[in-house]
Amino acid sequence: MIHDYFKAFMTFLKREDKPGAVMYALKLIEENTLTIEELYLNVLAPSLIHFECEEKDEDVCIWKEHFRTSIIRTILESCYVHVLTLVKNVKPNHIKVMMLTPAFEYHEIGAIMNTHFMLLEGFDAHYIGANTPKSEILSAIRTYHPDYVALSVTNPYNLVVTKQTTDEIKRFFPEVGILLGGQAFKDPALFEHLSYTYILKDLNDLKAFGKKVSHV
Ligand code: B12
Repeated sequence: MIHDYFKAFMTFLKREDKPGAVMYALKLIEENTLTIEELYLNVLAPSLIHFECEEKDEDVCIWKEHFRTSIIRTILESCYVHVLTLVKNVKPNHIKVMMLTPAFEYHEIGAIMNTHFMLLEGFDAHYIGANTPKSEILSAIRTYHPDYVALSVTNPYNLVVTKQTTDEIKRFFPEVGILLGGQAFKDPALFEHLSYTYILKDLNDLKAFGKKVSHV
C-alpha cells in the first residue's frame, strides 16, 4: 500500500513538479493517510536514496538531484508545523539534543528527519545545521547546554573530522553525551576509534534510546 504512495509521489518528482509533490505529500499527512515517520521513511527517503538519472549529460543529473533535494527539504520544513501539533500530545522527556552535521558534511536530510523523530519521541531536539565547524559546535554546546550532541554523517571520509569533533566534545564537555547516526556508520571498522555514547542506526534504535534515557 505504502509503495503505491511512493510510486505516485515519484511521478511528481520525475516531472520536477514541486507544487504537485509538496501538495501530495502534505495531503498524505493532513488526511492521516500516513504518519510522519511513514512519509519520511517510506516515501521521502527512498526518493533520494534511489535517485536514478536517465540523462546522458552529467550536469543535468546534478541539478536534478539538487532540485529533488530542495523539494524534499520544503516538504520537511512544511511538516515541522504538523510535528509541533503532534508533539502537544507527547510526554516530554526533558532531554535536550542538538543535532547537526559536522564540517564538510553537506548531507542534512537524515539529520532533519531524525530531529523531527526525536521531537515526536518527547526529546527537546534542535537541528543546528549542516557543515558545522568544530569551533561552532563547541560554542553552541557552551550556550545551549544540551544533554546530547547528535552528529549525522553520510560520507565515510568525514569520519576524520567527526573524530576530531567528538574528541574535543569529550575533552571540554565530558558530561555531554554523543550520538552518531547516518550512512557513514555502516562498517564498524571505520568508527571503532571514535568517542561516542550511542550509535543509532534507525528509528527503532532511536525509540529504544528514548525509552532507556526516559527511565533513568
Ligand atoms: C541528496 C544528496 C546530496 C545533496 C545533499 C543536499 C542536502 N541538503 O542534504 C548534495 C547535492 C549536496 C550532495 C553532495 C555530495 N554527495 Co551526495 N547524495 C545525495 C543522495 C542522493 C541522497 C542523500 C539523502 O538525503 N538521503 C536520504 C536520507 C534520509 O538518508 P540518510 O541521510 O542516509 O538518513 C537516513 C539514515 O542514515 C538515518 N540517519 C541519518 N542521520 C542520522 C542521525 C541520527 C542521530 C539517527 C538516529 C539516524 C540518522 O536516518 C535517515 C532515515 O532513515 C545520496 C544517495 C544515497 N544513496 O543516499 C548521495 C550520496 C550520499 N552522495 C554522495 C557523494 C559522493 C556526494 C559528493 C561527494 C558528490 C561530489 N562529488 O560533489 C558531495 C559531497 C558533499 C559534502 N561535502 O557533503 C555519495 C556518498 C558515497 C559515500 N558513501 O561516500 C552518495 C551515496 C551517492 C552515491 N551513490 O555515490 N549529495
